[in-house]
Amino acid sequence: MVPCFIGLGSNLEQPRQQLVRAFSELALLTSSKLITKSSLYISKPLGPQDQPDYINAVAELETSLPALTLLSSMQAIESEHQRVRTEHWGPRTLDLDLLLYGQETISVEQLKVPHPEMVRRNFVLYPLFEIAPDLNIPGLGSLKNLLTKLDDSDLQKLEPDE
Ligand code: ROI
Repeated sequence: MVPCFIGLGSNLEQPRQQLVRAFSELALLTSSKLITKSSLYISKPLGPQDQPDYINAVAELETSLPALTLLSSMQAIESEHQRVRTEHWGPRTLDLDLLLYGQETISVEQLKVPHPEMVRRNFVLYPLFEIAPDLNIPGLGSLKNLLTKLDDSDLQKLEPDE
């Protein structure tokens, strides 16, 4: 089994519900086990500002699926959430990003792992740190060190009953 980390994001159609549902769909993936879910975080949109705030989170999954099979299962979950790809960096009902696949570096047309944008995104690194504080990102060093370069203003952790 390979430990994997998946980033979740939504800013349309009841984003919290989208993420709660996505967690349970990830838990049902074949040959995989959902290990941990981070808290949900409210974050200001990166990119165009004329869109709603996002809810973001990170999940840890153990899987024996190959990375590209996992990716297509994740895309199937996105489609079930009626994700429509509209404008670049526009709003979305559910975005699932494969952040890390074990300690592997993958660079094929469909998939880059570690996710190339993750180190610049506080809405990815803070929830990741919450569930895996001792993680190393292949080629990029310790998560702890990467976090010192990103502030958490404009990021708000939601308590479970909020
Ligand atoms: N901004 C935030 N805060 N969270 C996201 O998940 C997110 N996803 C995106 C873009 C449009 C880049 N902005 C985002 O794809």
